[in-house]
Amino acid sequence: MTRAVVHRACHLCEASCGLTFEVEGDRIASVRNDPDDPFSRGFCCPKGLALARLHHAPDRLTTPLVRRADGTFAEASWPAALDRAAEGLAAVIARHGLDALGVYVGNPVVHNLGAMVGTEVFRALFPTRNRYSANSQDVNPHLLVNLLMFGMQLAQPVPDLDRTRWLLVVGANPLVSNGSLMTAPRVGARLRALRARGGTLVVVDPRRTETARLADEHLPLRPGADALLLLALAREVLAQGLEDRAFLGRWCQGHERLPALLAPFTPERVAPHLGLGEGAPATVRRLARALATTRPAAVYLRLGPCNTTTGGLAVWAGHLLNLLTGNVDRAGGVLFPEGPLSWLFRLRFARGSFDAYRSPQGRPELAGEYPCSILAEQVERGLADPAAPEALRALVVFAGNPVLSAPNGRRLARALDALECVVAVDTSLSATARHAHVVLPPRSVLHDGGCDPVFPHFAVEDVARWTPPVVAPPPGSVSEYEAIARLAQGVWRRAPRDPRRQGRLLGLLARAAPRLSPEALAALGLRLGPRRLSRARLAAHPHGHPARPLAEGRLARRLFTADGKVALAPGPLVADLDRLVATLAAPPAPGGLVLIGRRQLRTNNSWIHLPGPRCTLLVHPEDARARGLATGSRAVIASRVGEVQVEVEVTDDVSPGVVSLPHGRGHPSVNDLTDDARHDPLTGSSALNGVPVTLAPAAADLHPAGAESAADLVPGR
Ligand SMILES: Nc1nc2c(c(=O)[nH]1)N[C@H]1C(S)=C(S)[C@@H](COP(=O)(O)OP(=O)(O)OC[C@H]3O[C@@H](n4cnc5c(=O)[nH]c(N)nc54)[C@H](O)[C@@H]3O)O[C@H]1N2
Ligand SMILES: Nc1nc2c(c(=O)[nH]1)N[C@H]1C(S)=C(S)[C@@H](COP(=O)(O)OP(=O)(O)OC[C@H]3O[C@@H](n4cnc5c(=O)[nH]c(N)nc54)[C@H](O)[C@@H]3O)O[C@H]1N2
Ligand code: SF4
Ligand SMILES: [Mo]
Repeated sequence: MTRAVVHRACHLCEASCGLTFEVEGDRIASVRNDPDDPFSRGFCCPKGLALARLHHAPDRLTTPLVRRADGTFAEASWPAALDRAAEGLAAVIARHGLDALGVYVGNPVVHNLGAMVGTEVFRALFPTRNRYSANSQDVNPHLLVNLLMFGMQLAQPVPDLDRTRWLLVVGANPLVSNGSLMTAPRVGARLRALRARGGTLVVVDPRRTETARLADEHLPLRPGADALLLLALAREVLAQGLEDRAFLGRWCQGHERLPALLAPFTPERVAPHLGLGEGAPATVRRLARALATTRPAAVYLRLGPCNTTTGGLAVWAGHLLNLLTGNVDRAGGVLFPEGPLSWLFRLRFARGSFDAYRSPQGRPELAGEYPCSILAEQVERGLADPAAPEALRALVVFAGNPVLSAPNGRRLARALDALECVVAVDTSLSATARHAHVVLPPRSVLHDGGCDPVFPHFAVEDVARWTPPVVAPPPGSVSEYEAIARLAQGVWRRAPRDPRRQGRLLGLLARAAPRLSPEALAALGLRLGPRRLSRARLAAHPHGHPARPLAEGRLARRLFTADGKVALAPGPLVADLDRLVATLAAPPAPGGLVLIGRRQLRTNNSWIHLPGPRCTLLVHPEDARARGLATGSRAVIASRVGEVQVEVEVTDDVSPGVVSLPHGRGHPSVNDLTDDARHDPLTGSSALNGVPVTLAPAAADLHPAGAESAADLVPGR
């Protein structure tokens, strides 16, 4: 049989590496890296190379599942499953109102054009307040701080990796994650090149990560101390008179308030909280000076600090450092990518919202969503009180797995079982889909084409490409978009009207939805975009349109504040400072352990786990000795909300007092330990890092070293 060759970017993570697929009939025969991709230039990781295996994996669902009366699943036809799902959801809306319907949008949606358009249509048709997504475990601090400072939640400057001379990486491990809010395939090569041209890489991370090993300097910060460290750096830049006054005068507003606001964060006062030892004040002064006097320089913050109780303040401080030093919109500093759909940023709905309303717990919405840490409680409130306003009674989960990915997963799993209707749109019977009444498995994204609607807008070079389908869709299969649109239409037709979903336009959308084509919409979007790209022009570059360095001079186009200036001291951030200042009074008590997460190259979030390194709990030698633990011991790690058994790996890669457990599938879930009561009240972020835990040897007779624990053996976990 002849083999067809298709070039396409990998959709598994933000790096978007170019891959070459060889296809035989309806099978993907092989996947290779694509040396001709102008952006990734032949780089890819083991997950990309495993795409054929993942695509043909035996646990991929091909037929919808519907729960029987006895609790087991039965296979069903698409029309029957969609009817059952729509009836279940519409019945809940009829009985309890629109807000009883919950929607959760998971991470793969942003890597899948059809899912992206489909979930937007679904959310437009059903504007319930009970909207959730992976964002509250991920980007919430970035969304809020961009909105407050630039007037636009997606105005995200990315570090100009290839031209910077001094880079501070805070709480990110791009060597393993391959970058986030920084689409940068070959990130290892780019960081090595920075050092080779005489530049400096400084990494702030409680663990000596793969990225930290590459750095000139690694600061093993105490988990959660980022806001203190970064605000102290910003204060120091001002105290040493090193700010870029010309830049601040032209582009920023509120500069004069900063010295007073940052006054409490002197190097000496923050030092006892940083875990960086006696020399911490000198380190803060030295780093502030290096950052402000090396041109160009960039500060890059990612998931580590976002998943703490002060993620909003930390991200604010990161932006402040780039702005005060005049490194925003400067080559080698942080720059704004011109993604092919960035014209959409001008639309009001894309800009984002904050605190337009609050949840019954008093938590502000962000981008029209509530934080996941209240999801279980929203269900439990309804069980306790049949009339509880905004209680959640049905949930649709689009490509998400909150039972493994959100805090206190066991509580969430119990809550799902109490719901009147759960619909999971998922390609496998995940730990979350197992709790569904109906599971709708769309065909793989590799059967559909289009353009990447998200990640070119966060890329370290200006990139664009048109993606062809890799394999023809199997007969009778349903695309992601079609599955969501047909579900939305089914619910719309059955549910009673709500004042929030009456407009004629919405009625038209509901009628037309299943016939819309995400590909056609994307092609139109490209045409209207800043580069006026056509599908044909992009298709002429099957390896990807030639990439170009990001340009300066785009700040004005990313600013949507009323006065056209960057707000350096927005009200909600200033108000949140009091909470941080209060922590200065009491330095952390010695002893005790806190838990942080970890990503592994061969895993992807909760759903991909290629055979590879075991899931181990990293423990510092002092902490291990104090508890009689050694590498290979089994231990019980417990938090306020739960406990799991783990295998210990003793290493000084983590600081004393810090233990690290990977987040992922195929082993005990770290989110059975993360505490839904720990969050950033400002941004709604779950504080998945810095969780207080205890650690003790497991009862040896029950779990000899090296054996699988019961939790390891539950499939899909
Ligand atoms: N403790 C801890 N928790 C974390 C994190 C952490 O670092 N530590 N990281 C957080 C972050 S950054 C994120 S983004 C979240 C992710 O959390 P989620 O978005 O909730 O879930 P994922 O783990 O990405 O699981 C995605 C689900 O979608 C399914 N799926 C995969 N591809 C497709 C597709 O094309 N279509 C459909 N319909 N389904 C598909 C998979 O089978 C899987 O069940 O986890 C967060 N949770
Ligand atoms: N192989 C692989 N790649 C992935 C994923 C995956 O699951 N596997 N997931 C993808 C997703 S959805 C995302 S969002 C990105 C995330 O990509 P990154 O932002 O690079 O996230 P992590 O690799 O989790 O790195 C976060 C780092 O923060 C550190 N950390 C923990 N607590 C703190 C703290 O309080 N302060 C500081 N400063 N650091 C802290 C951790 O030790 C860790 O090294 O990765 C993406 N890429
Ligand atoms: S780094 Fe790996 S998973 Fe991420 S896009 Fe590249 S090949 Fe895919
Ligand atoms: Mo993420």
